[in-house]
Amino acid sequence: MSYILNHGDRWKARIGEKKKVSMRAVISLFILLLAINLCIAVDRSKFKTCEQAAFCKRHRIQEKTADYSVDPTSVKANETGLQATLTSEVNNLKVELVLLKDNVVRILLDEAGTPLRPRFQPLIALNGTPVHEHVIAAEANPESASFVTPTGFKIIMNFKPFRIDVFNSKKELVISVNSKNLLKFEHFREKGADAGEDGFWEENFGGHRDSKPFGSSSVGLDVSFIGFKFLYGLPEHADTFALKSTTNSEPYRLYNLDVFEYELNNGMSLYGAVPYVIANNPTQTVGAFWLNAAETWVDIASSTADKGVLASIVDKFKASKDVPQMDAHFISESGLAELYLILGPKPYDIFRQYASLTGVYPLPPLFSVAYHQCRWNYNDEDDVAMVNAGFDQHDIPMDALWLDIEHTDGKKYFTWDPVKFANPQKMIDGLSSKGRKLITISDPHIKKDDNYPVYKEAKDQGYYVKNVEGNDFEGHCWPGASLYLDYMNPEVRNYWASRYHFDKYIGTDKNLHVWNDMNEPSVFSGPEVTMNKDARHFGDWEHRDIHNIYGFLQTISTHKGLIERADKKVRPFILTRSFFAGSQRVAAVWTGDNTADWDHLRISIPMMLSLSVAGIPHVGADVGGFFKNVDEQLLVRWYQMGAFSPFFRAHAHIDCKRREPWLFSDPAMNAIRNAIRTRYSFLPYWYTLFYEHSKTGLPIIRPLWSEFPEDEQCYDEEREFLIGNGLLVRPIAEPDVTQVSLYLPGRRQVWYEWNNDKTRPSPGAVYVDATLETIPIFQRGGTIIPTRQRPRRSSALMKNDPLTLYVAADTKDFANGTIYLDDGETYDYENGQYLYWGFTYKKESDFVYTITSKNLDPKGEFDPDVYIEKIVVRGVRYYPRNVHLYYDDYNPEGLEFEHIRDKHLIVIRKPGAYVSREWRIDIHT
Ligand code: MIG
Repeated sequence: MSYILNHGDRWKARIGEKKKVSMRAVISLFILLLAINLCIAVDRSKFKTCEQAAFCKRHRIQEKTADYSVDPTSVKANETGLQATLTSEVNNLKVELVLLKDNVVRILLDEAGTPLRPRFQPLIALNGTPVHEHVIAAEANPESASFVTPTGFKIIMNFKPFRIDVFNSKKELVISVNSKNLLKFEHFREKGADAGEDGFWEENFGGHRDSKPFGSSSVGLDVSFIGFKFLYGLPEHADTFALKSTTNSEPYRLYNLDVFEYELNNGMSLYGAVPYVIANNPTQTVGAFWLNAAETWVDIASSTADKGVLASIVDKFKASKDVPQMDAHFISESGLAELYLILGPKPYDIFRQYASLTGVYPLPPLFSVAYHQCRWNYNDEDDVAMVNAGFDQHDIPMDALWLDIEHTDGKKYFTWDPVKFANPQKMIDGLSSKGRKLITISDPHIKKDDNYPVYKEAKDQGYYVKNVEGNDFEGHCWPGASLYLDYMNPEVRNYWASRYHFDKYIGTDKNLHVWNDMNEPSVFSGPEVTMNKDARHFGDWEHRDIHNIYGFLQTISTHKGLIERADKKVRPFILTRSFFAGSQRVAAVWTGDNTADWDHLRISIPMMLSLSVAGIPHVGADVGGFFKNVDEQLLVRWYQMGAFSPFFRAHAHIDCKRREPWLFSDPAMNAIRNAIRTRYSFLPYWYTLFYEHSKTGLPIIRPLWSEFPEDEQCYDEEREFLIGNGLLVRPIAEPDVTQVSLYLPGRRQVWYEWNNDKTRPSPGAVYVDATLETIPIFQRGGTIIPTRQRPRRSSALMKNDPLTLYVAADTKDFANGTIYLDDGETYDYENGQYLYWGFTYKKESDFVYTITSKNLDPKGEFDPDVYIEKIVVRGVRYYPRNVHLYYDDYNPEGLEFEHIRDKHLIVIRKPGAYVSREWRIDIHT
């Protein structure tokens, strides 16, 4: 029998430590160490299964479905969609279908008539009100009503039973809603009028009672994707990228929780939730976004369509009977049944469509894309100074140093430990002088202490979440007895925002950015380590209604504060643990408390990809692994993974040995330095991708299928991924590897090994070197990638460094790429202080190949002193005789170049071409 510590015990252990070192604390600490070193495992009994959540159980095993049908006389068509009433033996519902701009259809179901209570709609997830679109060819007959979208999709609402079918422009059935007739909608009712089933009016779990004063109001709906074998999305789970059938296991759960020592390969809840699934096949990519902030379970099933109710319609449109099908069954504890069908048809389309619905990640400050150094905790100002200097002594770039909860005065956020951090401003200056930032943590639990102004003010203003009796909700967290700010209240959000103002958060300036942790919220003393569901929020909502947006609301408020404090001049950076759909508008996300083992390293790829395709692009996992001590080899490999993760931060648990890179052997430190320098060399490319994401919604890192949707080989690929469209990386996540095989996707596609310029055709597997210093990276033929090759202490110091362009020819001797540059820090880019330029390489004739630079956005006026110091052309199959640079007003001069024949390379040295001027380079053969 192993005794596993939970948060509560850890909390008690820490409190004990502070006061008197009691025997109990000593034992607890001992057990904690044991738990960390020997038996890392989540305590599953702390968390519900579907069976233990009464509503989930009822939806999953419906003894009898409600058989909703549309009342034909109720159907109303309007310019942008349809409305109707659904009837059943159980209750009546109203349904609304609305066509939205850019091929999105919204389906909204609510109780008909006048319900006893309103249902919560988490509109905060949406980036403003979606714009409606006019439908084409609305039709109705006794069996169905339908309309067509401007791109030729036909949406049919079938009356009996109620079902919505979506046909693409090739008249193939691609989505069918309620095809399994699982629609279930528990209406509000008077207590007593209906005794209800088990757990309807009250529920107990783990010694906690959920009083359910309004009874159950759960909703559930199924969506079938016809012609698909693969679904993705639904973060956050420590599981495979391609969603698995849950027919013989627990459904995927979305209920933001602080899960201590989470395990891999299951659908248990983690810290964040995006109820969005994507289906992809070679010709069609679609998505379904379930807008609901309550506890949600999602069952996934895989089948062939010929066995279901859809057989006849599928038959009509598909040649084969064995049409694959994937089903998603969404089950939520309360709220509306609100579903957005994102119709594609291609991956780039759904990324754009979903981003226009929930927003993009705005352009982040450049430093946040560079390397971050964190641990729980850097002890004091001397320690910070030492680490700051250590990176310089060892020639390792670093952009941000982080302070965890121990920096505060007794876990009172916005304060400093008076002894250890007596001069915060001086400490920040020490970092700023090297272009570095400080990031401090602020959590949503507020220490119950009348001498803590934040506690006192918020108490006096009534800013806390209330318990079911109407008193301030009190829970245990790091500071001991704690209260939780009610971010549902806009006034509370303003209050929290104001705490970041320089006159309130003493000792800080614009070079301090923020980390919001524990915002699920984590409540050590609460059910499943979170807040009781019957707790009450502003607007008369129960916690159960809004649970999954609690953390999102906190980060919205933090974001507001960081913008306000610097007069809207400096771009903020916020890292959050909890998130919901739309969180990308304000924050980056990391995958929480992982463990220093190879499996956790490996799982970080599918976890990052799931977040990325679900609209949250700035993501990463703790480099090194949070729990347990890390060995050298694993640490090196983790840095290599981090160097290609959108968010790149080393972190460690307080009980772990120190792990700054120079504490390891020379070979390990060198490999770590190389990994970090590699990241810095690609910063111009990363930053350009972040800019492009903010315009197009395209993820920064991408699954192979998003660039090669027709290549079915790569549908379940999760050991390798793409950075933008141009780099493929296969980080090593296995011990003792010196070589590795990997898959190169695409037809008539060429790839170049980054490290040795070898040309590799695709599709197919290749075998490459992967010794400890090596990260297998490939450049895709057809792309041009901007880099900076001069190592510096921080990204800020690279601002005016020259660029090296890597041109990779495709099979037609063509390539292009882009670069975005600005000051990396302010909002001046909104007033034209940026540049966005494109480079093109092409074969003009048998005698001339050109590389040109063109301004892609004339509104950009940024004109830095940045020039191109080197151009490497990969895939050269001709003999260059001379190379010339032309400006409009410039006499061409021959450029120095080298032709490395056996590598098919040309290296053009010192072309001296400015990045903000139009030029052309001719290569004569
Ligand atoms: O319950 O602030 O995930 O990164 O170091 C632990 C201390 C609280 C959890 C975060 C982790 C952080 C730690 N926090």
